[in-house]
Formats: sequence, structure tokens, C-alpha cells
Amino acid sequence: MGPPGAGKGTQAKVIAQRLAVPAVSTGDIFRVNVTQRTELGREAKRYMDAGDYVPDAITNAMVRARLAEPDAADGFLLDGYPRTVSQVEELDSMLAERGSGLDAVLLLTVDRDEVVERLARRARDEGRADDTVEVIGHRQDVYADQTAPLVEVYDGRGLLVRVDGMGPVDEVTSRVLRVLDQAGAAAS
Ligand code: B4P
Repeated sequence: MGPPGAGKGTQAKVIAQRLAVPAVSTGDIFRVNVTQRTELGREAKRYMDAGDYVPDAITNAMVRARLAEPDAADGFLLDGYPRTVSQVEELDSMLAERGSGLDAVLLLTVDRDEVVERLARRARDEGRADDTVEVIGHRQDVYADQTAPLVEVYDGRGLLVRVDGMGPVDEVTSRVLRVLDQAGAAAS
């Protein structure tokens, strides 16, 4: 977890490789579908471009299908999911059906000024439609409104681990691996 620009996608790819599990990024799956102009992509695009969340029913069904694939049978890393209370409930039921649970919920903490700067840089480099100044601000607000409350939910379950997401990417990676190791997630 972490606000847009916290480094979720950046870290997820490295960490998943280290743990030898697939990184399941809802943002990436949506973007692939947008590029391929699938029906899911067309539907998701109008929400993403506005900086809004794609509706829960669409997102939940997509994650359920992805986690049913064979490569996720022995474990997975979720990047950008769950983001709403309804997604937490749906993930809980998916995990219960599998007879498994989460090892840890990682929260990357960053200053708001830093994430705005990162996303503005990415806008210059990659031209993502949801990285304009107005949409970046809106995405931060949506995160504060709909996703930040999940921190308390997972903290209450004793699963939350906070990692400082400021500084160079490889330093953040080292911090993440250290806390996951302490939480027992890297070993399981
Ligand atoms: P995401 O793809 O998850 O995008 P994000 O929140 O912007 O995070 P992110 O992973 O980009 O980027 P990162 O922080 O790694 O979601 C995009 C959209 O998809 C959402 O707005 C929503 O519409 C939809 N969506 C996704 N999941 C959903 C869900 N569950 N429910 C509903 N809708 C959903 O990196 C940002 C930039 O910072 C990069 O350029 C990176 O290179 C840079 N960076 C990273 N770490 C850095 C560091 N330590 N120092 C300097 N730069 C760094």
C-alpha cells in the first residue's frame, strides 16, 4: 500500500522476483487492457484517466481470475490491491476459499511533495494520461478518502509493516526486504 507515486509498482517488481512469486499489479493489468483495447480496458480507461478508482465489481473479478492462474498457487504479491473496504472483504473471501492468508501488508510512507514530484517526472518521461497536475492531486485525494482507512484495518489485524519510501529505489528495496524478513514473510 501507499499513495500514488509511493513506489508500489517499482518495489513490487523487485520484491516479487526476490520472493519468487508473481507480482499482481491491478494498475498494470488495467493498462495492458487499455493498450490492447479490450472491453475491460475501454471500461477501465475512463476511470483511470480521471484519476478515479475502477469500480470494485470489475476490479474484484479481475483479481479473482488472476489469482486462479497456476503461477499464483503457491503465493503472490499484490500491488495496488485492495484499495477499498469492499476490496478488502472480497480479498478476505478469496483467501478463505483458498485456505490461506496474508503474510504481511506493506505500507510505503512518503511525503506528499515527493510523490507529486515523482509523478510529474513520470508524466514528462512516459506521458501517462493520469499523471497531469490536476489528476495527480485528485488521485491523492481519492487515496486519502478510500484507501488510507485500510491502514487501520490491517494494523488492527497485526499485519501492517511500515517502510520509509523516501530515498533511492535500492535503499527502499533493502528496507522492504529487511522488514519482510522480520515479519516472516520473506521466509514463508
Ligand atoms: P497504479 O498503477 O497502482 O498506479 P499508482 O498508484 O500511481 O502507483 P505506482 O505503482 O504508480 O507508481 P510507483 O509508485 O511505483 O494505479 C493506476 C490507476 O489504476 C489508479 O489510479 C486506478 O484508476 C486504477 N487502479 C489500480 N488498482 C486499482 C484498484 N485496486 N481498484 C480500483 N482502481 C485501481 O512509481 C511512481 C513513480 O515514482 C515512477 O516514475 C517511479 O520510477 C518513481 N519512483 C519510485 N520509487 C522512487 C524512488 N525511491 N525515488 C525516486 N523515484 C521513484
